[in-house]
Amino acid sequence: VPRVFSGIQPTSDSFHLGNYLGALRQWVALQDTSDAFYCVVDLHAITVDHDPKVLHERSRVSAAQLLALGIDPERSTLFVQSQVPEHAMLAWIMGCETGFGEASRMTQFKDKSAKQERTTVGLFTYPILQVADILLYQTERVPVGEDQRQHLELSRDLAIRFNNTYGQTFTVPDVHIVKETATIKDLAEPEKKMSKSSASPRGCLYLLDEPNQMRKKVKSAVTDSEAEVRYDPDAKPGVSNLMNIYAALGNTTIEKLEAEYAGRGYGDFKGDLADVVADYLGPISARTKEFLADKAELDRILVKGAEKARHVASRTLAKAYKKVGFYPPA
Ligand code: AQP
Repeated sequence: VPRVFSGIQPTSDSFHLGNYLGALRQWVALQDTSDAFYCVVDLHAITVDHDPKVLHERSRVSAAQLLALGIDPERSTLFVQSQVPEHAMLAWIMGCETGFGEASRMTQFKDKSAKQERTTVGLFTYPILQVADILLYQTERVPVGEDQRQHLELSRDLAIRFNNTYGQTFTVPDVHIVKETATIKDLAEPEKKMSKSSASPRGCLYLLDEPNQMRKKVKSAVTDSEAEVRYDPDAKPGVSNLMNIYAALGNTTIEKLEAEYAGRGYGDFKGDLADVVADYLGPISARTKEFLADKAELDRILVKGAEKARHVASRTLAKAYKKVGFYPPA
């Protein structure tokens, strides 16, 4: 069975619909057909300003949300990155294989550093840590959203380069992106991707929002001055984004939606979508709370996951150490 790895940052109190449709839904589905490793990447989270207490709590809430969404710790390996020190250790080696110019071309760094008052070296080397995350597990497929494509290319390039220089060490990973939901757009500014740093409080739909809040966000989503439910991402980004969300959560297709809402305007369409979204995502909050209710049990699941992860990660790291001429990890 193929090895799958992916990670998500514990940088907000709730994941959002972009995280879910772009990545997390595939995480859940891929459990059936692969040996999956899923990680709450708290090392990545400190590349921007953070509050230690908040970070710790968010890591736990993130893990609880993943369990609530259907990640099954019996079938998959679910863990928190800081409990597996091999990630930082391999990142050092991979950083020494990366060209400064190569790292400087990463567009996410340019976007994120422009939003920060203070830009850290950690934010700059973030993609290299991500390379280490992926390569440690001899990963074949990485389910992510479109915004991660460039980082995945870097992972492939570095795996190939390392293997060519030192001999076969790492599996070269393939990106796994679902085209229809590769980039969910901001509800208030549909030219931009949905993100927790949205300028508008109504732009980002969180999985733990109250159902009524979800409905309000959908109903107030920016569309256009026509009144036609038609799929055209360039000319009608707002409506097309809502149609993608509807098709994904409502188990329908773009064609069926166009037929169903022909001549009916946006009011009906948004009203129905608001219900689809609230019905689909509504139960996640309660399930998340159930997993959070027993902190000790949740932390036990994560320690067990970290042990399973270390078992694989330490073998890959030992291989890489030997190849570059280090003493073995003692
Ligand atoms: N809008 C999106 N559409 C599709 N997929 C998305 N992802 C994020 N936003 C979208 C995917 O979610 C996974 C986890 O992402 P992350 O941990 O890197 O979170 P993030 O990118 O920090 O989330 P934001 O909200 O986008 O943060 P800011 O506001 O800081 O930029 C990844 O697989 C990602 O592709």
